[in-house]
Amino acid sequence: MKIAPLLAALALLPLTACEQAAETAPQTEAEVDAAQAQPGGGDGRTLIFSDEFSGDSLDRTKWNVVGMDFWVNDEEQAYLDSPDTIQFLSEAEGADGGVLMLRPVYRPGEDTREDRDADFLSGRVNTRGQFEFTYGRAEARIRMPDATGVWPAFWLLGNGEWPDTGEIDITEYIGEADWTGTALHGPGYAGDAGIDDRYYFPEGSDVTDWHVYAVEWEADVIRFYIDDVMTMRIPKANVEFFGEWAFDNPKYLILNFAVGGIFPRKINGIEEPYVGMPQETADRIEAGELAMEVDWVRVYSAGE
Ligand SMILES: [Ca+2]
Repeated sequence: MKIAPLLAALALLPLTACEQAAETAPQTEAEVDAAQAQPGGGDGRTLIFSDEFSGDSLDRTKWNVVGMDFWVNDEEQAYLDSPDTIQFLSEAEGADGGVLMLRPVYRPGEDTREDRDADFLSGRVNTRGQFEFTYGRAEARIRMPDATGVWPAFWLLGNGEWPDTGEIDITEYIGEADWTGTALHGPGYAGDAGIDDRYYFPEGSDVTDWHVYAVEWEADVIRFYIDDVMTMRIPKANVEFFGEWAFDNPKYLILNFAVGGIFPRKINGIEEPYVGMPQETADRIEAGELAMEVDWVRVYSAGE
């Protein structure tokens, strides 16, 4: 996510630490399956976090929900903790059991921030203060919609000043269905100066198919994968060419579905009727057609 520096401080304010005590949930069958399906096969890794989204509501011992005060990047939505924006399906084609759906909805007049007055509400969840980790593999199985100017993402963020505590964008998508982006942000390489790359899907595939988006985060290198194909590899020494390595501290998970904003606009040049988003996409949001579906999220410890 390309967070505008001026807004970054504001962005961090509403994310107060969750007061809810994190309890160790009993392992579901799916979680046990996930634990046994370790990547790399028996290299000493353990599953340290997972959500298979097999229930009918968000597990609040794992996830916080971002609310309406939050605003960054000139995005065109307000976030709301609501069953309309954070939904669950007990089954979906191609998914392993239930899925989480983050869904933008058209609700003009409901935004309580007058300086934004967004026409859309959407969902953003994170594990800040509930699950944070340093080094390891984070992965999620995701399907995204083909619609110009949407901006869903799966990413990691340090729990401190941005960009000093680092950001790892495992996947972010701005509505051109044949590619998704990955990025690192930190001091000296933030926002537009981030270290980023695009991955173009092979012929016959695009972002609307289920894909596993993953990062392998180690003490001296970060590698990104889509469906086990390495899409970007950044050694620590390369990062330090731009600025301080901001990846030795804990980071938390974020899943969100933004609409419009500065990154889509940078790619598609659209200013009206929404920043970075055309009326056609607004119409499809109003029709209830667009969602980011997440089959599961899993995090494994670093290998031995
Ligand atoms: Ca699932």
